[in-house]
Amino acid sequence: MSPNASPVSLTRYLIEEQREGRIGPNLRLLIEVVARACKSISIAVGKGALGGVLGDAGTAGEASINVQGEAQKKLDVLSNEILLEANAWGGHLAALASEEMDHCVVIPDEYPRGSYLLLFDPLDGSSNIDVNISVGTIFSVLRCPDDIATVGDEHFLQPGTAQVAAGYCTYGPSTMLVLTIGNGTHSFTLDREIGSFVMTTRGMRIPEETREFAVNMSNQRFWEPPMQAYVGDLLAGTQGPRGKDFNMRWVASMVADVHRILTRGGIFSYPLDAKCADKGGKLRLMYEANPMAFLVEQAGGEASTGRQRMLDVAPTGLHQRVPVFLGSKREVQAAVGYHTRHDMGS
Ligand code: P6P
Repeated sequence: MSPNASPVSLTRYLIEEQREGRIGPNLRLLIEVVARACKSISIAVGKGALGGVLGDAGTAGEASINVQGEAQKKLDVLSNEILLEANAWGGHLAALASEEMDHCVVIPDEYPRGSYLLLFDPLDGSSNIDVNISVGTIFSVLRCPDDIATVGDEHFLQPGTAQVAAGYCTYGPSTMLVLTIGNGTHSFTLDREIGSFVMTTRGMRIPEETREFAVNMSNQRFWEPPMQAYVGDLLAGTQGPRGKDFNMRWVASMVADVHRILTRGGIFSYPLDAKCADKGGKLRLMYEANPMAFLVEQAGGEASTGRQRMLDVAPTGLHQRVPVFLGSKREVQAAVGYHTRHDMGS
């Protein structure tokens, strides 16, 4: 049997990385547990209206509100539970944190405990679920600091550069897992007939230049001046200082927008706006911006708050929000340049 003839499964990829010394057995097995949970979420999402899991969570007339102040969808709650249950017995985690839970959950003493911290947004973009638009799971893995008696939220507050793995699973026309362990960004497609993720692209690369931007234009009047100027020049096209025409896409599902950018280039932005400035932004640093930034940088792109490399941000809170610019390197640098010149008073 020629090892190069058969498709590369996620399991084989992770074993190869372990053989090369780039990950240990516990991180390999943790990623496999998360991937299995994503397969279960994919099945639940794929049932749609037939699964009785669409619509808002909570009882009749009383919505279920998460720590973000957002109404939870039934699938938000279900996806969160799937990830919690999958990881309870995994034996690789010290604790985990979720967009859907106020504080981290420490693996109880009666369960096997490991040395990693897992953070996730169990079902990002879930407001799209009822209209059958792609949604996804985003996850990030950190090392648990040594020699601590009890894990708390504060032990998760590590910069994005401390991530040992990050990825997302997008539940679209196909279910795809996109993963980095710090040695490139790779995509795997779920083969439902055998129930395995099979490598689709080894080494995704984001084109350095782009003509496509992703932003929610309805917020334009709330943006800071540099963002107004930047997007205004994009819209000016060949008549403006950028000298080229741009196209726009906005799915309002970060996983779907970022997957498109990893696949064909582009810039994704959720900047500060007057509606969310008091919170620091809309998107969450620890389990949205940082894992996506790790994936994007490993694919040759850049990720910034507009004023700082995303992975260098020193976290101050588990559910901290940040402005996000990520994607094609030259375009992110252009957007950051508008902010730099504005802040320098030019
Ligand atoms: P808006 C989904 O709720 C999400 O967190 C991201 O997936 C997405 O990019 C963004 O919010 C969409 O925000 O304001 O356009 O609905």
